[in-house]
Amino acid sequence: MKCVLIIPAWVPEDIFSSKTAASQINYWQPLGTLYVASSMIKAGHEAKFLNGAFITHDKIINELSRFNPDFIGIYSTTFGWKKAMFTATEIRKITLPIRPCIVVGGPYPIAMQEKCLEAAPDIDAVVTGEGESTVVEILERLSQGNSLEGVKGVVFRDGNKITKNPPRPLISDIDSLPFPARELLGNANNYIPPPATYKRKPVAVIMTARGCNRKCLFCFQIDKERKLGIRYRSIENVMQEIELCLKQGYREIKFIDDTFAADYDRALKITDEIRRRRLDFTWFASACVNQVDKPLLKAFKDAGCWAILFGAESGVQKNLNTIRKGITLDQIRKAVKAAKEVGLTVHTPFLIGIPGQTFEDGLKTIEFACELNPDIASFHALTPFPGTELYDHIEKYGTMSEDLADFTYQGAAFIPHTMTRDEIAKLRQLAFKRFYSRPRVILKRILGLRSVHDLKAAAKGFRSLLWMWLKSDVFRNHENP
Ligand code: B12
Repeated sequence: MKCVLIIPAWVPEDIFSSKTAASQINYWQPLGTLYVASSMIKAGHEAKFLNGAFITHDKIINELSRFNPDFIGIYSTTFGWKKAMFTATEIRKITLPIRPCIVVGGPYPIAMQEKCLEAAPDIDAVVTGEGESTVVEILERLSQGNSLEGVKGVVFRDGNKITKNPPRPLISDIDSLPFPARELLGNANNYIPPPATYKRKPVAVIMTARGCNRKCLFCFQIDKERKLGIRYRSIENVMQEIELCLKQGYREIKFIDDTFAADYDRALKITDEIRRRRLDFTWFASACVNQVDKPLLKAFKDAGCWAILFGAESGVQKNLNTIRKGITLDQIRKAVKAAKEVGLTVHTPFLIGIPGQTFEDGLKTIEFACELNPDIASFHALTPFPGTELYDHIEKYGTMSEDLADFTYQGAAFIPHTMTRDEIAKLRQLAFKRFYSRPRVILKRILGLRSVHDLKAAAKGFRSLLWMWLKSDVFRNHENP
């Protein structure tokens, strides 16, 4: 069958203030959608990928008119849902020789399921979990002219009614999946992380394991109950994918495992194998502070890792407990210190707007960030994504925006009972100003300039910082009145 996978058109200003977008915009590869694509191709279908991060809506529509697909798959986050519905409606306006089957997938449809079909009459079905096997089975049914009755992991429009099939079990043997179809990405250099967070390009994204065994209040996981915990790929399978990426010209890899060091020995073996095979690439990963120590971080460094992200989230233990992070302030201090001592660049995201967090707690978090003194600190606004504990019990924690476009960590989606929206915006701006205006940070940044890329990244960072000083509402202007 002729298939097209689409990420609806969006621009940085849809998410970030135009004042800071340049230093914040992130274009990691959409791995999940590329996994679905490679399974379709392996099953013998023709697949195209249209990424609305880089092409306009009109271009997407023109491509579809030209290609006349049998199947159109649309990816959606919560932020992207309105765009996904709009794209489906626009597709129905095109005169095509055959009426394509439109299916949605991704974090929002997985959480909302039949509600997506109730809200969007132009969409035929929802994939309610991992898409690889489900989409292939859908295409099989469509090619035989059969209904989607009984296809696990699907909610579909069945005449005037909506039928919900049983969920599809999560894929236990990830090694069995074909590697993501990165060949569909076009110019790999488009897919770059925020300026200060990569060393070489092009950057590939790899996931060496799926799932997480932690239960953070705000985190969206396909395996909502964490029944399967972490499903690890074999180290041999991971190495083969790394080698393929290097052959394809990638020079840096972002490992997007939720916790790269969940299995300490495995993480160590991965670093050993990278060194034994003399694989020349730089990489960065995320890890949980109570799963790493200095020897492991040293092994990361010696195997080409240049940066590590630790989800610090707050400088107040009470807040950490509320979000069920399962870590302590001292564990954060210890991990950041060890990573810096072995020469890794440290990135610590913090959350503003945690339930129970007060303005004073927010100020303590800013001081904690300065005390830790990581290389990069980001201060996101807590966002209650559908399918999370926070979303399911929202009234217990605070109030939530009805505008799905607000679900972007930028502060408009959620207000805890203990804070105001203004206080969240004020704290985030104060945090960036306080953290990045410290003379030793500015000096270190200037002395650390090694390339034109570094210079450009620093310039974008300084420009954002300047706006933080010049304007009093950088994080306030983006919200709906
Ligand atoms: C890579 C990534 C990105 C990339 C690419 C995303 C994209 N597709 O355009 C970039 C950097 C651009 C990005 C941007 C954003 N992201 Co993002 N991103 C991720 C990340 C880290 C990995 C996604 C991934 O590949 N996962 C691994 C694969 C295996 O899982 P998967 O993607 O869910 O894919 C499976 C299924 O969803 C399904 N599937 C996937 N695609 C498709 C397509 C079809 C047609 C079908 C049928 C099925 C299907 O099958 C896949 C394989 O089993 C996730 C976190 C995570 N761990 O998932 C956050 C995540 C998806 N992002 C998130 C958010 C909030 C955003 C932003 C709003 C953040 C911001 N402030 O900028 C923007 C919104 C962009 C947009 N257009 O909607 C949230 C979404 C939560 C929600 N419910 O909305 C997540 C879950 C992180 C979190 N905090 O919880 N993101």
